[in-house]
Amino acid sequence: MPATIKVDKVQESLKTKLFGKYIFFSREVSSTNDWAKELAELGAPEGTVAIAETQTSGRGRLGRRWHSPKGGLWLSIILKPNLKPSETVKLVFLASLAVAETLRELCGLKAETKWPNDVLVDGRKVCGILSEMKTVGEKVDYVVVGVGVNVNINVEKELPPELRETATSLKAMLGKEISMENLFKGLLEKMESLYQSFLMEGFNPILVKWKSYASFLGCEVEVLQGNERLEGLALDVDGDGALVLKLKDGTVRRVFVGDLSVKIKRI
Ligand code: BT5
Repeated sequence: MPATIKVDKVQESLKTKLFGKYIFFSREVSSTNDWAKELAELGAPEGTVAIAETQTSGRGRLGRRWHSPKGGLWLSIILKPNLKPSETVKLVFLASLAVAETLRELCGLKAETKWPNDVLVDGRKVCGILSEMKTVGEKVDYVVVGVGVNVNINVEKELPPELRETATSLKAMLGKEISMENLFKGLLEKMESLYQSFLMEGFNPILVKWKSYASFLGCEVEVLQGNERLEGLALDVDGDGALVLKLKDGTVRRVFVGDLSVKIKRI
């Protein structure tokens, strides 16, 4: 059976200096994040990518399951930025911005960013990001940024019933399959260029662009944080990646983790 992602083809045409210089491909792994961590422990350099056709234990945040059938882009990239552990959240914004821009430029889709780690098309999740890191003392040793994009996936047949209302794929949105190689290449190039800009100019330009694709800002939203439920107006996302919420009683709260859903769209 031919592999669904022709990595050689991508590497030949890739216009990056660092990202994807080393690409490890497998038909099936437990999780590309775990694989990338193993590679990082073995000394793999910054920009090394682990990519798989399917994941048997794809993970979301808080140990949640990430469904990873064949036809998706499931990859993780090793980064070694000079950041404090609390700042690595910025790489999640960088990665979701890279996905949103790639989908806009390559597929012509109105992809949107959603706090804290999603990319949506037509209000449904097409991509999730999972960043994990290893620290040594107060310093970041490496960060693994995992990106999952539902590409050529039949949502009805290949994702579980409970996700049919909330998830989508590029194939479902475009009505046709798209080249995994083009998407993989486009995404690595976009991620590298945003990463370079992040290292040189800081987080603000990334955040400004990310916010320009975030349609939940200015909406009434609900944020679930474990057992706590917060409702309010999504005012902003600040330079620390925190969601700034104006609660019903008028107080303003910065929220660092949670799951956001939009209750009332702005008019
Ligand atoms: C995420 O977590 O969205 C992070 C997903 C990261 C996946 C990538 S794939 C490559 C790398 N290797 C890994 O093992 N992971 C990364 P979170 O925000 O916690 O969302 C998880 C929730 O999304 C689940 O509880 C489901 O409700 C939903 N979900 C699961 N699979 C999905 C899919 N394929 N498409 C859309 N939604 C999905």
